[in-house]
Amino acid sequence: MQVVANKSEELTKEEFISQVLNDYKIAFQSRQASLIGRKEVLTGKAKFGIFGDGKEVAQIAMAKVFEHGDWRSGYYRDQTFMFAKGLSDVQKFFAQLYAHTNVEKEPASGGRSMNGHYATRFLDDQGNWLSQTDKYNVSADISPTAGQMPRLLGLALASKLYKENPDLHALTQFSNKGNEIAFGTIGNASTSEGIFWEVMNAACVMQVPMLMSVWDDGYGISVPAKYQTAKESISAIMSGFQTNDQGVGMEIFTARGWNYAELCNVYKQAAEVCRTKHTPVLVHVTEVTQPQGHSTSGSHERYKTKERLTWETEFDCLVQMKKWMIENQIASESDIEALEKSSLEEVKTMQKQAWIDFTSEIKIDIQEFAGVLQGLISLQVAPEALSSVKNDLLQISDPIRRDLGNAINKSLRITLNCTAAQRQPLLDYYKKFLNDNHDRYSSHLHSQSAENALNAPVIPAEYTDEITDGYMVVRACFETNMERDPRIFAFGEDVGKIGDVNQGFSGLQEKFGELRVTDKGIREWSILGEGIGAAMRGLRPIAEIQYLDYLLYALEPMSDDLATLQYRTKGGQKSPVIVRTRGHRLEGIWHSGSPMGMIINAVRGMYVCVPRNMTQAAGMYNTLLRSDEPALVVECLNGYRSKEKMPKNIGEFTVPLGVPEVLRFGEDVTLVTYGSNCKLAADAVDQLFEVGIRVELIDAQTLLPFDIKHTIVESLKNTNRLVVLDEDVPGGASAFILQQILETQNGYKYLDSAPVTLTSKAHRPAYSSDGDYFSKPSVDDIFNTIYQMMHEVDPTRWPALL
Ligand SMILES: Cc1ncc(C[n+]2csc(CCOP(=O)(O)OP(=O)(O)O)c2C)c(N)n1
Ligand SMILES: [Mg+2]
Repeated sequence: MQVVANKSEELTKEEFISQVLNDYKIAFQSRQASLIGRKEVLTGKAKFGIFGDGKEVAQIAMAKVFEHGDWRSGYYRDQTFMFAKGLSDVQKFFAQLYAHTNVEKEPASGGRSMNGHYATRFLDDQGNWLSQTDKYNVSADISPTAGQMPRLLGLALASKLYKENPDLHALTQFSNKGNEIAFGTIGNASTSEGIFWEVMNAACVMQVPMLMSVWDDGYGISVPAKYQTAKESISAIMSGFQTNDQGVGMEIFTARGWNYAELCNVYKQAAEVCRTKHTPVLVHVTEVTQPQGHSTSGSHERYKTKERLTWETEFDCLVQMKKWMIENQIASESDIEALEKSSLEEVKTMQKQAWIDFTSEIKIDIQEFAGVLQGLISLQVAPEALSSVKNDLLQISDPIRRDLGNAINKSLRITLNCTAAQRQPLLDYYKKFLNDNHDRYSSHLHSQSAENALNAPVIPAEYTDEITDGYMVVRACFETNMERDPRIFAFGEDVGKIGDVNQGFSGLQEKFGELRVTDKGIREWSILGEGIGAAMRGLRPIAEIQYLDYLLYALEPMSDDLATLQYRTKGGQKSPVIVRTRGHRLEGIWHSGSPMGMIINAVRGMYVCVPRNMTQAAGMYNTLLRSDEPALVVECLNGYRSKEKMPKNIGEFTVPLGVPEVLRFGEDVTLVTYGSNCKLAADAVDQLFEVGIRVELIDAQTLLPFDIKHTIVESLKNTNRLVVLDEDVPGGASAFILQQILETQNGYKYLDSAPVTLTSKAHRPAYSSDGDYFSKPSVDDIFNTIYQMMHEVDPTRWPALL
């Protein structure tokens, strides 16, 4: 007999046999779910399918060592793992395939993510944390390959912090003193992504308990390993990471994807070393198959050779496991076949139930609307046309909500000439339809908990007479908050020893220790991921990206992962990371960028704060550190040495988000800007005042959210003229600001002059002060733009300047 799979001393032979049979049953059912799932797509009942066939047995082995409090950050092949841990089942699997919008039925995403995107819910219905230590935790999957890697690093880092920082030991709902492993899964081809390597290196540098599994099926869609991986083996080329005699590095294991016993043994060893030593571990699972090809989008016969296909059939993990069970007299062939038969019946029943549940909810809505139509028909309101809408709708065999939407809209058009009273039931139903579906498809872009940042109390700053450098203001804010809350920690390039390149954390590492104020390697993408993962585990990370220009490297995890998290789980998960960076005007092409349009369009779901000085920044941090939402704060690069008054209540006062501040009052023109431009705008406004032009200068303060109380339009009602001043390229953030003021706030109604955006040039800003003068809007440009506007209004009073 071969090595006995994971057979612990406590198990009797019967128990062991029953465990193996149960493992086989789960793997077999998972396979059947994949096979039926593909058919469901091909027959049109679902839109797209991607399945875990071929990867079942390895996931059974991984599941055995996954304990309460552990975390997974993985990808779309992991259904068997989810079934094995009881985190999903076949019915939920199909509910997601059909896009069932009910979170009771499809808890991972409420029908928002395509199938194979797994997640557990770790918030209650009010958006509050549930305990994590008594659960198996699955951070919500995303589709970009290797996009799970940065978050994984943060999940593993949290264990280190919980272990090594005794002040966190009381947080027992989040961690048992850091005893938890963060499990990662990834496909072989996705290890070609740079972020995979960045995270592997960082995990070894930091020595965090990360157990990384690579499911190696030799392909990434159609592209074989020889184009993906040097030497065609990820474990071979990662051997340089292997732990050295000082215990630094990672442990590397390999196991074959069809070999149940080998997999169980390897995972047992891997988890033990990872959990006890907090050493990262790689398990390279080789010889994995993909019986149905990549997804429902194509067939693998197009790119796999006959030999490969034959090999895949023979080394299918289920075929091999079955063979092993028979050889080792765990069960006879006929016993296994009987198990398969009954298991298949169970799968079919669950799949059918999922379909019934999915369709019946829609059918209830359709019946309800048919009732509304019938009511009108009986009142002789457009009886023929409405009857035809009703009958057509009822005849659709598997209707979706779009069919209902079409019918409602048709009915509204048919009844255009009816009385308002006659149409009211239709309008009422339409409103309900929109509301219900807003909840189904558009809720939870932001936290709906009591800790939503917009609920933070407004506490004004009270000032001392002390005048200080701007950086001392943010520094004092961080210090006070870190004293208050042991969960807060900050990290990034140069944040530790020197307290960031502009000294916002200077001396704070000495005070709070290296675990809370920490230097990181140059790796923006995974710095962001550290924040995302750690914040999911109840910590309060401040992830610093040194310069706004380099935020581009961190934009993928912000956009794909962080900003979508609440939305893609329909409020099931959250990650309140604060991303701190600094930008706008300074020097040169890569240290004076302000690509705010790109950023705000990429991170809907986060807040974006653009404070004009360090006091405003501190107030925003105070707001954010008391909320449960992710946010980006862009400090002004040129503000650290400007003099500011030190607030008395430095750790307490708050700046509310989405509330602009009027910096100068005036009746002629409304000038809206933010960030570093506020200072230039104020200079220009003072100069304009000297020629009799009174400008109302408004600092937007935050771009997301933007002026939630619509105060800017109130200014327009007085001035009737609008200039938007922005350091971004033409049509960048200024286009968004204009859309908000003109469209959302109906500002167009009050304009007597064409609105103007004054922006930087379309190119990146050139180096040095003259580069700035000619690339970005200057005080002269602001003066001239506003003067010209007033010249057009009254050329006698303001004769042509140019
Ligand atoms: C960043 C990104 N690029 C491309 C894709 C499209 N895509 C989806 S899966 C896949 C192949 C992944 O192969 P592998 O990592 O080996 O996983 P497997 O599907 O083989 O398990 C590709 C290219 C994507 N989802 N994300
Ligand atoms: Mg692959």
